[in-house]
Amino acid sequence: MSSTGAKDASRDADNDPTQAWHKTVCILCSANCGVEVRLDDREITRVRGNKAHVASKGYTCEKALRINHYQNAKGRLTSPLRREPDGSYTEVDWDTAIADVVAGFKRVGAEHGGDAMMYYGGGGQGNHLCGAYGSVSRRALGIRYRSNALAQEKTGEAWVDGRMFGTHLHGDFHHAEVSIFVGKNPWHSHGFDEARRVLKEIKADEARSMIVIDPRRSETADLADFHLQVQPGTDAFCIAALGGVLVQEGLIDRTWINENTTGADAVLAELGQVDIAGFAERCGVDEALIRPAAQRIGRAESVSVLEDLGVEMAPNSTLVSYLQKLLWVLVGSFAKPGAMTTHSSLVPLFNYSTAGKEPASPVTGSAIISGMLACNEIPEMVLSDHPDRIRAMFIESANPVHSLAGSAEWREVMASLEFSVVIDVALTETARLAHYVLPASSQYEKTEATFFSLAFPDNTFTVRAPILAPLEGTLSEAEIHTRILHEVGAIDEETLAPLRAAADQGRAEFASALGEAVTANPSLATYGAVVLYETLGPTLPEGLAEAAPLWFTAQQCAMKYPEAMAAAGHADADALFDALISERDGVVFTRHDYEEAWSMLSTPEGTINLDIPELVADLAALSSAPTDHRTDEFPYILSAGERRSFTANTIIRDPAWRKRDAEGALRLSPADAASLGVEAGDRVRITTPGGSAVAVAEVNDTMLAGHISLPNGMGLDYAPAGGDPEATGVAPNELTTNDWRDAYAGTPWHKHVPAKLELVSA
Ligand SMILES: Nc1nc2c(c(=O)[nH]1)N[C@H]1C(S)=C(S)[C@@H](COP(=O)(O)OP(=O)(O)OC[C@H]3O[C@@H](n4cnc5c(=O)[nH]c(N)nc54)[C@H](O)[C@@H]3O)O[C@H]1N2
Ligand SMILES: Nc1nc2c(c(=O)[nH]1)N[C@H]1C(S)=C(S)[C@@H](COP(=O)(O)OP(=O)(O)OC[C@H]3O[C@@H](n4cnc5c(=O)[nH]c(N)nc54)[C@H](O)[C@@H]3O)O[C@H]1N2
Ligand code: SF4
Ligand SMILES: [Mo]
Repeated sequence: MSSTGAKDASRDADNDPTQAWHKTVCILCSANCGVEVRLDDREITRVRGNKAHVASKGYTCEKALRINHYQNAKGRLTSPLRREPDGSYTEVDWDTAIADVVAGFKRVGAEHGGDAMMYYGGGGQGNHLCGAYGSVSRRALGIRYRSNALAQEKTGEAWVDGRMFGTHLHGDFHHAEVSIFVGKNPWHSHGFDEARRVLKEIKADEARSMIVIDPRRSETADLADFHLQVQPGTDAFCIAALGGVLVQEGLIDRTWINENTTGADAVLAELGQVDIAGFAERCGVDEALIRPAAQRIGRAESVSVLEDLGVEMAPNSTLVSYLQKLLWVLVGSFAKPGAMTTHSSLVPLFNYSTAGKEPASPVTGSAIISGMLACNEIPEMVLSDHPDRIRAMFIESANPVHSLAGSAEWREVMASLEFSVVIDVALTETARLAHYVLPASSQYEKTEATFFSLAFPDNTFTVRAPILAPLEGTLSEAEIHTRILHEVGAIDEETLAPLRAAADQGRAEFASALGEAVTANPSLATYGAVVLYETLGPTLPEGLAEAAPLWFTAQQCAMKYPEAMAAAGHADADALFDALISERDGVVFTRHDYEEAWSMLSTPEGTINLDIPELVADLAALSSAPTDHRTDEFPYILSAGERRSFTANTIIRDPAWRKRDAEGALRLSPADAASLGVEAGDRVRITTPGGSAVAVAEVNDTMLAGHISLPNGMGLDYAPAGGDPEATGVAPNELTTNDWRDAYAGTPWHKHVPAKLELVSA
């Protein structure tokens, strides 16, 4: 059949009314676009954008079409596994596994206390309900510490947001007159709805502009009006220069600043002294480009900024978060269309009221932000000989051996733990080193949702129902944590039975019975997700019991945003909950007006606070700070873990899902290729202070000389049909180390790893 014939045939199949389309979402990035899929038995055979979805409106990128590689990967776990002393695994039944897991944590807890145990993970790009259930086991087992991937990317920004706004803010790139992307490539990584469509729209509209700060001429930079092509790791200089121009050329909105902010004086004085020409030179961007870019910001009605890993995982990351926020604050771009706004949250990703004020870790002495240990500190917390070191770890929906800095050190961590369990769908690099592995049903086999809801004025949330029955032998996290709670003995039938009976009578009866039960026994609230799953869950439509904790979420939403919830058309919390669990196209849960963005600021003064003395001091010290971390031994800067067309963290393990760049090439500039004698397709050895690996080279003119990059999510073990597991491409964290990190948040400098490059074979 010709290719046109194949396309026509598939279009006919799409229109075949006898075949059903099932609504769900793509789980490969935080955009979670709504999709419709066709099934052939357990295979996802067709995927298309769901035009009725409230947020994505039919939009998808090329990756959504490949979700079957996640759902039907070879080697899905189908039985709990116990590791034997010789390292082999034995399949055990669920009752044995749950009993052993509880006994394992109880043993460590009894001997060393809850301080010796931590929980890591609790969600990925498409699943956060597992985190709600996971917190129940964490509490029931007395596990004191926790962390997840946010503490290796977003904690520095959260620390700054806590100080400046007391909450999270997001931009309105659909309408901003000026959109600024700092170390962020939305073309590939998204981060807001319909990213590519929006980027193309900005490009086509002469009245709107885009500023991209990135050492690489990324796909996004290619569409920008101003590409500030900084030298890697020098963003603080570039953004301070932009802020300096705003202040020194009188482009700031002084009236707005006086009315709406506190503590501006110190930072304005500092920006007033920035040596623009000097800083331009230090970041490698022409002053003649920095000035007009700043002027463009200065005359815009609305400015929205999005930072991401290019700066969050590079030198001065927390300072950069502060400086980029100053850019839009200084021109008063807040709480109007196209501007930055606060937003509602069903479940906030961070606790901004405590961020930066929590007691430090007793083992390493470093910051805990929003309750999370800095990921780069975890190995030290385990491998230290401190009496309070961590000795047991509960890991869920995360693969830290592969995804956190220093894979070799992480293997040591796993080997030295007295007890560990991993809940996953696959025998990951982390799972294969754990004492116990528990197989989860996939994200298409249970009810799931994510809390990446950041939109304003309309904020949306999508609950998805299972489109497939659980793979035999697997359980949803709701069920796993429920069984753990029962095994611990923290809850009993006597407590649950009256709640079940009340739930059968109706929501009002349930609400009052639950209120009474919690008053009588406050620990019930601690186990809220499981209590709801076990009592309200059975009354919900088939397959949706796992959504029960959202009933409580809806109650909180009604308390926090009564007017915005009503404006979105929900009469009360129960109506919102019913909409959430029944609406497959997603739900607008709050509809705000712009005035309300002000009331969601949560600083002590109720205004925007510009005074962060530590960071103002860092700004003052910038002129004597280093701009270049390269050495004679390591003359390149490696960005370890770039988002590309076919990367999706470590969610898809089957390398066959990639249509291009099968091995994940090392990108280098034509100038570097020439000086090393490297041509496209050659093998090159990359050596860093953390390790060494061989990759295939791609000579790429988007790269700056001296800057090289490797893709994220490569080097995952995968066993094609029964064979031995093999890794394709370079696992980026074989090359990274835990000590290379930010001073405030401990976040890794993965985009800025000093490296050496050699031609291995032409
Ligand atoms: N396709 C795809 N999309 C994803 C993911 C995925 O794995 N694949 N993962 C999701 C997740 S978890 C996240 S957190 C986001 C991350 O999304 P992004 O942060 O956008 O992704 P990266 O490609 O890691 O980094 C973005 C840019 O930073 C640039 N960069 C490198 N060094 C520097 C520097 O020193 N300064 C500046 N200014 N820029 C620099 C790189 O050239 C790159 O273009 O993506 C999400 N979306
Ligand atoms: N060097 C370098 N390292 C990086 C990055 C980088 O840019 N460079 N990026 C970092 C970033 S921003 C992030 S967010 C992290 C992400 O890294 P992780 O937090 O480890 O998350 P994922 O890679 O998304 O892996 C999720 C795990 O969940 C499993 N899983 C999938 N579905 C389910 C399910 O339904 N239930 C359960 N229990 N498990 C499931 C998958 O098999 C996988 O093992 O990686 C980080 N690592
Ligand atoms: S990977 Fe693409 S289709 Fe999937 S959620 Fe992200 S943007 Fe949407
Ligand atoms: Mo991430």
